[in-house]
Amino acid sequence: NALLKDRNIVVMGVANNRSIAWGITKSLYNAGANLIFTYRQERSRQKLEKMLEKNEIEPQLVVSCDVEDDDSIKRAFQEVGDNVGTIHGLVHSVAFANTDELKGDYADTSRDGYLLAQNISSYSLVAVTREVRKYMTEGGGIVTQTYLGAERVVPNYNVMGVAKAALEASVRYLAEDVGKDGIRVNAVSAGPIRTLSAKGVAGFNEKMSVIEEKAPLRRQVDQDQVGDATLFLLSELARGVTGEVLHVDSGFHIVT
Ligand code: 0WD
Repeated sequence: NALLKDRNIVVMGVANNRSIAWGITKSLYNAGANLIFTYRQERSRQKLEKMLEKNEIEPQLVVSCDVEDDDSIKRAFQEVGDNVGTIHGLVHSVAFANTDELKGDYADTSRDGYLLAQNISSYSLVAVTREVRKYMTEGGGIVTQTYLGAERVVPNYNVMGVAKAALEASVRYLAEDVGKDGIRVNAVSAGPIRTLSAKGVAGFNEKMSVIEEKAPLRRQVDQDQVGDATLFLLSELARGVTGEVLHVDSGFHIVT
């Protein structure tokens, strides 16, 4: 398929080859996109560059961006804009919370921990949208990654569930803001996938096995499935879709 041929798409959040953003990268690349990557840690950049080489993916650009820092975001998108001109899409696949707050009682969440999770996992989409829209002069799509813990109480997900709830509400408000410029904003709500971040959530293995037992499709979700759903949302096939949360969870969210 060539659904994203000649489209310049920014991918944020590849940490290693298990990252959801890496599954997304493969889907977008196979659809003909020109890919730009942002990374936070130097270690992630090195891994990313090795992975790209191994998979014979030629990136358009790789830039540093720490979403905790407005100046870093501004600089990153300015650099992208200067290099590629128009941006047609953005993938936001970034989240963080202290692991000691991803277990036990939600009521024990510290003020700092609460604000940190909101800052990196939710506000970052607002800040990034503000910067990237300046370069999305031909319209396009923005897709973020969320989880069922935003809608329901999922044991141990705690402060991150509340951050994801804010993220999903942000998707709707942002969709309204940028809709007049032909930009769509959507989220993919993936089932549990074993990644670096997932390791931080207590009882994660159990969450994965429940999908195999109870979800309508009775099988795990993987990065490639999320990648293809994200591709759909970024492509013209989804031109009538905005402000939406698309579940890629083997249907788990519809059962009790
Ligand atoms: O089961 C799962 N794994 C699910 C994950 C189910 C449903 C949703 N998600 C979401 C996560 O909440 C997150 O939003 O998908 C997104 C990606 O998560 P992932 O692929 O599970 O996580 P991981 O591979 O650990 O990547 C997270 C990345 C970080 O890697 P490095 O090592 O470079 O920090 O989040 C990014 C970063 O790339 N990140 C940041 N990026 C910029 N600035 C920051 C930051 N301050 N903090 C974290």
